[in-house]
Amino acid sequence: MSLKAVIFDVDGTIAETERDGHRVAFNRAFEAFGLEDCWDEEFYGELLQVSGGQERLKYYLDTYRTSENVGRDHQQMASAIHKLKNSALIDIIENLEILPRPGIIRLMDELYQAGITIAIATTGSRVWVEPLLKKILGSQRWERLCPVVTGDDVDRKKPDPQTYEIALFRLGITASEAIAIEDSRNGLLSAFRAEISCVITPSSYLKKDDYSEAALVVNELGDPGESIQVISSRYEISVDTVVSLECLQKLAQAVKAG
Ligand code: XBP
Ligand code: MG
Repeated sequence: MSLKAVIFDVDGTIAETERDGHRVAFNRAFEAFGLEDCWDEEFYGELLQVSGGQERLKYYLDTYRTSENVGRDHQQMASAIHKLKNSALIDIIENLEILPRPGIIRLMDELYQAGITIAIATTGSRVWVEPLLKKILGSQRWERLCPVVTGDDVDRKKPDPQTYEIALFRLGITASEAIAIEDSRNGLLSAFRAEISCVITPSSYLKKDDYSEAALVVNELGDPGESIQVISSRYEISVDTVVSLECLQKLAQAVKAG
């Protein structure tokens, strides 16, 4: 089987969106909701182990804010605060400079030129995924992304495999015809459990995650002139100076060969 699609995660993979994007939006939402809660950079890194903003809020309220909110329905609070957060995030996206990680634009253009489908599989909410990716990638590259599977499309978020299973179904391909690109252990497990080989570029918060199941772990996908670091490789494939289409095709072949 040849490589037919590359499925990109969003947060932490296409861009570093968590510290200055989502975290700030959550804090603005707390204020708008009348709470004094404020997640600092370090504490937010711990909360990132929970995928999904609403799930993260519910976990936080259940774990850290039980006494202050006695009798209040944490699920309802999480849902209301999450709506405020996503509105705040859209405002942040419009005003904050958010750059793609090295190699994202280059690799997406290589894939497009070669006729290989570029898909998205994110836990994030569609309401902000579209404006974020249009801003980071430009409208032309946004139009090339298909399918775009978001947290709105699933009942079970990463690390459950449903996000990637829906992506494969909408792509109409088998797991062996795709490669996933992720930044977190939750994302890796979601792809792995959907039997998709995964390339990991750890995001700044999650560099210490366990990526044992990854086919390849590099510090960045890389752009010409910037040498990247291969952190681990399950297969004997040479990674030149960047993770290129050719590298992904060799990886797909190596996976097929077993
Ligand atoms: C990372 C997530 C998302 C964001 C918050 O998504 O876990 O939930 O942290 O976005 P990805 P929402 O799969 O792209 O790495 O509040 O919209 O969930
Ligand atoms: Mg991610």
